Amino acid sequence: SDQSAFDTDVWTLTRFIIETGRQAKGATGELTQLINAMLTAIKAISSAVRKAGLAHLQGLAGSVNVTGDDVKKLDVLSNDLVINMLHASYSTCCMVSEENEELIITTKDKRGKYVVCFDPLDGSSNIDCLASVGTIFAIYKRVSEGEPTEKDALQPGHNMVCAGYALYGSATLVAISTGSGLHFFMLDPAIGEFILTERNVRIKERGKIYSLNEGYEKYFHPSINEYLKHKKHPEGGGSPYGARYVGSMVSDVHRTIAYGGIFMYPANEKSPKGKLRLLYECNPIAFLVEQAGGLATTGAQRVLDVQPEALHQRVPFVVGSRDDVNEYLSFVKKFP
Ligand code: AMP
Ligand code: P6P
Repeated sequence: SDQSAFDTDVWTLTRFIIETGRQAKGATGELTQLINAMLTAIKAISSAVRKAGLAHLQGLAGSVNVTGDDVKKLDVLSNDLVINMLHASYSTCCMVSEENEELIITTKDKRGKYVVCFDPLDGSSNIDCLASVGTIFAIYKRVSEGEPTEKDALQPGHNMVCAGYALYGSATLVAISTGSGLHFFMLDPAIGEFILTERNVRIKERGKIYSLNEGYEKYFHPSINEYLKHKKHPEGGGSPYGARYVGSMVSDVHRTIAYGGIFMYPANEKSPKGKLRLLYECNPIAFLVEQAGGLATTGAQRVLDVQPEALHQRVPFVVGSRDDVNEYLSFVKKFP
Protein backbone atom coordinates (compact mmCIF):
# COMPACT_ATOMS: atom_id res chain seq x y z
CA SER A 1 0.00 0.00 0.00
CA ASP A 2 1.07 3.64 -0.37
CA GLN A 3 3.47 4.29 2.54
CA SER A 4 3.90 8.04 1.78
CA ALA A 5 3.27 10.17 4.88
CA PHE A 6 -0.44 11.04 5.15
CA ASP A 7 -0.79 14.83 5.07
CA THR A 8 -3.03 15.60 8.02
CA ASP A 9 -3.20 19.30 7.16
CA VAL A 10 -3.84 18.93 3.43
CA TRP A 11 -4.66 22.00 1.29
CA THR A 12 -7.66 20.84 -0.74
CA LEU A 13 -9.30 23.11 -3.33
CA THR A 14 -12.42 23.16 -1.17
CA ARG A 15 -10.37 24.46 1.79
CA PHE A 16 -8.50 26.91 -0.47
CA ILE A 17 -11.75 28.43 -1.79
CA ILE A 18 -13.23 28.67 1.73
CA GLU A 19 -10.04 30.48 2.80
CA THR A 20 -10.09 32.97 -0.09
CA GLY A 21 -13.81 33.44 0.55
CA ARG A 22 -13.17 34.34 4.19
CA GLN A 23 -10.64 36.94 3.04
CA ALA A 24 -13.20 38.52 0.67
CA LYS A 25 -14.82 41.45 2.52
CA GLY A 26 -18.52 40.91 3.10
CA ALA A 27 -18.69 37.67 1.11
CA THR A 28 -21.87 35.69 1.89
CA GLY A 29 -20.39 32.36 0.72
CA GLU A 30 -22.49 32.16 -2.44
CA LEU A 31 -19.50 32.15 -4.78
CA THR A 32 -17.78 29.52 -2.61
CA GLN A 33 -20.92 27.39 -2.89
CA LEU A 34 -20.95 27.83 -6.67
CA ILE A 35 -17.28 26.91 -7.13
CA ASN A 36 -17.67 23.81 -4.96
CA ALA A 37 -20.73 22.74 -6.99
CA MET A 38 -18.66 23.05 -10.17
CA LEU A 39 -15.93 20.93 -8.56
CA THR A 40 -18.45 18.19 -7.78
CA ALA A 41 -19.50 18.13 -11.44
CA ILE A 42 -15.83 17.99 -12.49
CA LYS A 43 -15.11 15.04 -10.18
CA ALA A 44 -18.09 13.17 -11.64
CA ILE A 45 -17.03 13.99 -15.22
CA SER A 46 -13.50 12.79 -14.41
CA SER A 47 -14.89 9.48 -13.21
CA ALA A 48 -17.13 9.14 -16.30
CA VAL A 49 -14.31 10.04 -18.73
CA ARG A 50 -12.05 7.41 -17.19
CA LYS A 51 -14.76 4.77 -17.37
CA ALA A 52 -15.99 5.83 -20.85
CA GLY A 53 -14.43 2.90 -22.68
CA LEU A 54 -15.75 0.38 -20.16
CA ALA A 55 -19.16 1.98 -19.68
CA HIS A 56 -19.72 2.25 -23.45
CA LEU A 57 -20.18 6.00 -22.95
CA GLN A 58 -18.33 6.54 -26.18
CA GLY A 59 -19.96 6.54 -29.56
CA LEU A 60 -22.31 9.13 -31.00
CA ALA A 61 -25.39 10.09 -29.04
CA GLY A 62 -27.00 10.70 -32.42
CA SER A 63 -27.64 14.40 -32.00
CA VAL A 64 -25.44 17.34 -33.05
CA ASN A 65 -24.65 20.47 -31.00
CA VAL A 66 -25.02 24.15 -31.95
CA THR A 67 -21.72 24.14 -33.77
CA GLY A 68 -22.56 21.08 -35.81
CA ASP A 69 -20.18 18.70 -33.99
CA ASP A 70 -21.33 15.10 -33.45
CA VAL A 71 -22.41 14.93 -29.82
CA LYS A 72 -20.96 11.97 -27.94
CA LYS A 73 -22.71 10.45 -24.93
CA LEU A 74 -20.00 11.81 -22.59
CA ASP A 75 -20.77 15.31 -23.87
CA VAL A 76 -24.42 14.97 -22.94
CA LEU A 77 -23.64 13.41 -19.56
CA SER A 78 -21.05 16.09 -18.72
CA ASN A 79 -23.43 18.85 -19.73
CA ASP A 80 -26.24 17.45 -17.58
CA LEU A 81 -23.88 17.09 -14.60
CA VAL A 82 -22.72 20.72 -14.75
CA ILE A 83 -26.24 22.11 -15.25
CA ASN A 84 -27.70 20.03 -12.41
CA MET A 85 -24.89 20.74 -9.92
CA LEU A 86 -24.95 24.49 -10.65
CA HIS A 87 -28.75 24.61 -10.42
CA ALA A 88 -28.58 22.84 -7.05
CA SER A 89 -26.06 25.41 -5.75
CA TYR A 90 -28.75 28.17 -5.58
CA SER A 91 -26.06 30.59 -6.82
CA THR A 92 -26.78 31.02 -10.56
CA CYS A 93 -29.42 33.04 -12.40
CA CYS A 94 -28.51 31.73 -15.87
CA MET A 95 -25.89 29.73 -17.75
CA VAL A 96 -24.40 29.35 -21.23
CA SER A 97 -23.26 25.90 -22.33
CA GLU A 98 -21.49 24.91 -25.53
CA GLU A 99 -24.14 22.18 -25.78
CA ASN A 100 -27.19 24.46 -25.49
CA GLU A 101 -28.14 26.94 -28.23
CA GLU A 102 -30.30 29.05 -25.89
CA LEU A 103 -29.49 30.72 -22.57
CA ILE A 104 -30.26 28.30 -19.69
CA ILE A 105 -32.37 30.24 -17.17
CA THR A 106 -32.29 28.98 -13.56
CA THR A 107 -35.73 28.24 -12.13
CA LYS A 108 -36.95 31.10 -9.92
CA ASP A 109 -36.79 29.10 -6.68
CA LYS A 110 -33.10 28.31 -7.22
CA ARG A 111 -31.79 31.67 -8.44
CA GLY A 112 -28.59 33.33 -7.20
CA LYS A 113 -26.48 36.22 -8.44
CA TYR A 114 -23.96 34.45 -10.72
CA VAL A 115 -23.76 33.64 -14.42
CA VAL A 116 -21.68 30.67 -15.58
CA CYS A 117 -20.46 30.15 -19.17
CA PHE A 118 -19.00 26.68 -19.66
CA ASP A 119 -17.83 24.05 -22.09
CA PRO A 120 -18.61 20.79 -20.27
CA LEU A 121 -16.31 18.60 -22.34
CA ASP A 122 -13.99 20.49 -24.65
CA GLY A 123 -12.09 18.43 -27.21
CA SER A 124 -14.69 15.69 -27.10
CA SER A 125 -13.94 14.74 -30.71
CA ASN A 126 -10.75 13.24 -29.23
CA ILE A 127 -12.49 10.88 -26.80
CA ASP A 128 -12.49 7.85 -29.07
CA CYS A 129 -8.72 8.04 -29.53
CA LEU A 130 -8.21 8.57 -25.77
CA ALA A 131 -6.65 12.02 -26.16
CA SER A 132 -7.14 14.30 -23.14
CA VAL A 133 -10.32 16.37 -22.85
CA GLY A 134 -11.28 19.18 -20.49
CA THR A 135 -13.99 21.27 -18.84
CA ILE A 136 -13.78 25.09 -18.99
CA PHE A 137 -15.84 27.67 -17.04
CA ALA A 138 -16.14 31.41 -16.49
CA ILE A 139 -18.17 33.05 -13.69
CA TYR A 140 -19.65 36.58 -13.72
CA LYS A 141 -22.00 38.54 -11.48
CA ARG A 142 -25.39 39.15 -13.12
CA VAL A 143 -26.02 42.67 -14.44
CA SER A 144 -29.82 42.49 -14.94
CA GLU A 145 -32.63 42.84 -12.40
CA GLY A 146 -35.67 40.53 -12.48
CA GLU A 147 -35.75 37.97 -15.27
CA PRO A 148 -32.22 36.95 -16.36
CA THR A 149 -31.42 37.85 -19.99
CA GLU A 150 -28.65 37.19 -22.52
CA LYS A 151 -27.18 40.55 -21.40
CA ASP A 152 -26.08 38.80 -18.20
CA ALA A 153 -23.94 36.41 -20.27
CA LEU A 154 -22.77 38.91 -22.92
CA GLN A 155 -20.29 40.64 -20.60
CA PRO A 156 -16.70 41.42 -21.63
CA GLY A 157 -14.21 38.95 -20.11
CA HIS A 158 -12.62 41.64 -17.93
CA ASN A 159 -15.78 41.49 -15.74
CA MET A 160 -15.01 37.87 -14.82
CA VAL A 161 -15.03 36.96 -11.11
CA CYS A 162 -13.60 33.44 -11.43
CA ALA A 163 -12.47 31.05 -14.19
CA GLY A 164 -11.05 27.57 -14.31
CA TYR A 165 -10.42 24.48 -16.37
CA ALA A 166 -10.22 20.80 -15.57
CA LEU A 167 -7.85 18.64 -17.65
CA TYR A 168 -8.70 14.92 -17.77
CA GLY A 169 -5.18 13.84 -18.75
CA SER A 170 -2.72 11.37 -17.24
CA ALA A 171 -4.07 12.82 -13.97
CA THR A 172 -7.07 15.11 -13.43
CA LEU A 173 -5.96 18.68 -12.80
CA VAL A 174 -7.92 21.85 -12.01
CA ALA A 175 -6.45 25.28 -12.80
CA ILE A 176 -8.42 28.09 -11.15
CA SER A 177 -8.27 31.81 -10.39
CA THR A 178 -10.56 34.25 -8.59
CA GLY A 179 -8.43 37.18 -9.70
CA SER A 180 -5.48 36.82 -7.31
CA GLY A 181 -3.15 34.50 -9.21
CA LEU A 182 -3.48 31.15 -10.97
CA HIS A 183 -3.32 27.95 -8.91
CA PHE A 184 -3.05 24.24 -9.85
CA PHE A 185 -4.72 21.35 -7.99
CA MET A 186 -4.45 17.62 -8.69
CA LEU A 187 -7.28 15.15 -8.01
CA ASP A 188 -6.36 12.51 -5.43
CA PRO A 189 -8.90 9.76 -6.26
CA ALA A 190 -8.18 8.08 -2.93
CA ILE A 191 -9.90 10.92 -1.05
CA GLY A 192 -11.86 12.48 -3.95
CA GLU A 193 -10.29 15.89 -3.30
CA PHE A 194 -8.22 18.27 -5.43
CA ILE A 195 -4.86 18.87 -3.69
CA LEU A 196 -2.93 22.14 -4.11
CA THR A 197 0.19 21.46 -6.21
CA GLU A 198 1.23 24.94 -7.37
CA ARG A 199 0.26 28.41 -6.05
CA ASN A 200 0.65 31.61 -8.11
CA VAL A 201 1.71 29.86 -11.31
CA ARG A 202 3.80 32.06 -13.65
CA ILE A 203 4.13 31.42 -17.38
CA LYS A 204 7.63 31.92 -18.87
CA GLU A 205 8.24 35.30 -20.56
CA ARG A 206 9.19 33.34 -23.70
CA GLY A 207 8.93 29.63 -24.61
CA LYS A 208 10.27 27.38 -27.37
CA ILE A 209 7.03 25.77 -28.61
CA TYR A 210 4.38 26.91 -31.08
CA SER A 211 1.03 25.16 -31.23
CA LEU A 212 -1.62 25.40 -33.98
CA ASN A 213 -3.23 23.27 -36.70
CA GLU A 214 -0.89 23.85 -39.64
CA GLY A 215 -3.25 21.89 -41.87
CA TYR A 216 -4.99 25.22 -42.52
CA GLU A 217 -1.82 26.91 -43.86
CA LYS A 218 -3.44 27.29 -47.28
CA TYR A 219 -6.23 29.36 -45.65
CA PHE A 220 -4.17 31.42 -43.14
CA HIS A 221 -3.58 35.18 -43.40
CA PRO A 222 0.03 35.95 -44.51
CA SER A 223 0.87 37.32 -41.03
CA ILE A 224 0.38 33.81 -39.61
CA ASN A 225 2.50 32.05 -42.26
CA GLU A 226 5.23 34.71 -42.03
CA TYR A 227 5.28 34.29 -38.23
CA LEU A 228 5.50 30.49 -38.57
CA LYS A 229 8.34 30.83 -41.11
CA HIS A 230 10.22 32.91 -38.53
CA LYS A 231 9.65 30.22 -35.89
CA LYS A 232 10.98 27.45 -38.16
CA HIS A 233 13.79 29.42 -39.89
CA PRO A 234 14.84 32.11 -37.41
CA GLU A 235 16.85 34.77 -39.33
CA GLY A 236 19.01 35.57 -36.32
CA GLY A 237 20.41 32.03 -36.49
CA GLY A 238 18.74 30.96 -33.21
CA SER A 239 17.24 27.45 -32.95
CA PRO A 240 13.79 26.86 -34.42
CA TYR A 241 10.80 26.37 -32.10
CA GLY A 242 9.35 22.91 -31.49
CA ALA A 243 5.80 22.12 -32.70
CA ARG A 244 3.16 20.54 -30.48
CA TYR A 245 -0.57 20.24 -31.21
CA VAL A 246 -2.98 17.89 -29.43
CA GLY A 247 -6.13 19.32 -31.01
CA SER A 248 -7.77 19.49 -27.58
CA MET A 249 -7.56 23.08 -26.40
CA VAL A 250 -7.25 22.47 -22.65
CA SER A 251 -4.27 20.14 -23.26
CA ASP A 252 -2.60 22.60 -25.63
CA VAL A 253 -3.25 25.55 -23.31
CA HIS A 254 -2.10 23.72 -20.16
CA ARG A 255 1.17 22.70 -21.84
CA THR A 256 1.64 26.32 -22.97
CA ILE A 257 1.19 27.58 -19.38
CA ALA A 258 3.41 24.82 -17.94
CA TYR A 259 6.26 25.05 -20.50
CA GLY A 260 5.81 28.49 -22.09
CA GLY A 261 5.31 29.26 -25.79
CA ILE A 262 2.30 30.15 -27.92
CA PHE A 263 -1.05 28.51 -28.78
CA MET A 264 -2.99 29.80 -31.77
CA TYR A 265 -6.36 29.18 -33.32
CA PRO A 266 -6.29 31.99 -35.89
CA ALA A 267 -8.98 33.08 -38.33
CA ASN A 268 -8.72 31.37 -41.70
CA GLU A 269 -10.57 31.63 -45.00
CA LYS A 270 -12.83 28.71 -44.02
CA SER A 271 -13.63 30.17 -40.56
CA PRO A 272 -13.17 33.95 -40.74
CA LYS A 273 -13.56 34.26 -36.95
CA GLY A 274 -11.58 31.11 -36.13
CA LYS A 275 -13.26 28.16 -34.41
CA LEU A 276 -12.98 28.77 -30.65
CA ARG A 277 -15.94 30.31 -28.85
CA LEU A 278 -15.47 33.56 -26.92
CA LEU A 279 -17.75 33.04 -23.91
CA TYR A 280 -16.70 29.58 -22.71
CA GLU A 281 -13.34 28.86 -24.33
CA CYS A 282 -11.38 32.04 -25.13
CA ASN A 283 -12.46 34.33 -22.25
CA PRO A 284 -11.84 31.90 -19.35
CA ILE A 285 -8.49 30.78 -20.80
CA ALA A 286 -7.49 34.41 -21.46
CA PHE A 287 -8.33 35.31 -17.84
CA LEU A 288 -6.25 32.42 -16.47
CA VAL A 289 -3.25 33.03 -18.75
CA GLU A 290 -3.22 36.75 -17.85
CA GLN A 291 -3.32 35.77 -14.15
CA ALA A 292 -0.11 33.78 -14.86
CA GLY A 293 1.53 36.82 -16.52
CA GLY A 294 0.83 35.83 -20.14
CA LEU A 295 -1.18 37.52 -22.92
CA ALA A 296 -4.33 36.62 -24.89
CA THR A 297 -5.26 38.48 -28.08
CA THR A 298 -7.63 38.14 -31.04
CA GLY A 299 -4.85 39.72 -33.13
CA ALA A 300 -6.85 42.94 -33.14
CA GLN A 301 -7.49 43.43 -29.42
CA ARG A 302 -7.11 41.93 -25.93
CA VAL A 303 -9.54 38.98 -25.72
CA LEU A 304 -10.91 40.13 -22.34
CA ASP A 305 -11.93 43.49 -23.85
CA VAL A 306 -14.09 42.04 -26.64
CA GLN A 307 -17.74 43.09 -26.21
CA PRO A 308 -19.66 39.84 -26.91
CA GLU A 309 -22.66 40.06 -29.26
CA ALA A 310 -23.81 36.41 -29.40
CA LEU A 311 -23.67 33.48 -26.99
CA HIS A 312 -21.73 31.19 -29.34
CA GLN A 313 -19.66 33.74 -31.21
CA ARG A 314 -16.15 32.78 -32.24
CA VAL A 315 -12.99 34.91 -32.12
CA PRO A 316 -9.49 34.35 -33.47
CA PHE A 317 -7.38 33.30 -30.46
CA VAL A 318 -3.63 33.68 -29.78
CA VAL A 319 -2.45 33.05 -26.21
CA GLY A 320 0.74 32.31 -24.24
CA SER A 321 4.08 33.76 -23.15
CA ARG A 322 4.24 37.55 -23.23
CA ASP A 323 7.23 37.84 -25.59
CA ASP A 324 5.85 35.17 -27.95
CA VAL A 325 2.41 36.80 -28.26
CA ASN A 326 3.99 40.25 -28.71
CA GLU A 327 6.31 38.86 -31.39
CA TYR A 328 3.25 37.43 -33.20
CA LEU A 329 1.55 40.87 -32.94
CA SER A 330 4.63 42.45 -34.56
CA PHE A 331 3.98 40.21 -37.60
CA VAL A 332 0.32 41.30 -37.64
CA LYS A 333 1.63 44.90 -37.93
CA LYS A 334 4.26 44.01 -40.54
CA PHE A 335 1.82 42.04 -42.71
CA PRO A 336 -1.58 43.78 -42.30
P1 AMP B 1 -20.48 36.21 -2.32
O1 AMP B 1 -21.18 37.08 -1.34
O2 AMP B 1 -20.02 34.88 -1.75
O3 AMP B 1 -21.27 36.02 -3.59
O4 AMP B 1 -19.10 36.96 -2.71
C1 AMP B 1 -19.10 38.32 -3.10
C2 AMP B 1 -17.78 38.64 -3.80
O5 AMP B 1 -16.68 38.34 -2.91
C3 AMP B 1 -17.52 37.71 -4.99
O6 AMP B 1 -18.13 38.22 -6.18
C4 AMP B 1 -16.00 37.73 -5.09
O7 AMP B 1 -15.55 38.90 -5.73
C5 AMP B 1 -15.62 37.71 -3.62
N1 AMP B 1 -15.53 36.29 -3.18
C6 AMP B 1 -16.50 35.59 -2.58
N2 AMP B 1 -16.11 34.34 -2.32
C7 AMP B 1 -14.84 34.23 -2.78
C8 AMP B 1 -13.88 33.17 -2.83
N3 AMP B 1 -14.16 31.94 -2.32
N4 AMP B 1 -12.67 33.42 -3.37
C9 AMP B 1 -12.38 34.64 -3.88
N5 AMP B 1 -13.24 35.68 -3.89
C10 AMP B 1 -14.46 35.48 -3.33
P1 P6P C 1 -9.07 21.69 -35.22
C1 P6P C 1 -11.92 20.59 -30.06
O1 P6P C 1 -12.93 20.15 -30.93
C2 P6P C 1 -11.75 22.08 -30.21
O2 P6P C 1 -12.95 22.75 -29.96
C3 P6P C 1 -10.64 22.57 -29.29
O3 P6P C 1 -10.56 21.85 -28.11
C4 P6P C 1 -9.40 22.41 -30.16
O4 P6P C 1 -8.39 23.35 -29.84
C5 P6P C 1 -9.94 22.68 -31.57
O5 P6P C 1 -11.33 22.36 -31.54
C6 P6P C 1 -9.23 21.84 -32.61
O6 P6P C 1 -9.75 22.23 -33.86
O7 P6P C 1 -9.71 22.52 -36.31
O8 P6P C 1 -7.57 21.93 -35.11
O9 P6P C 1 -9.41 20.22 -35.29
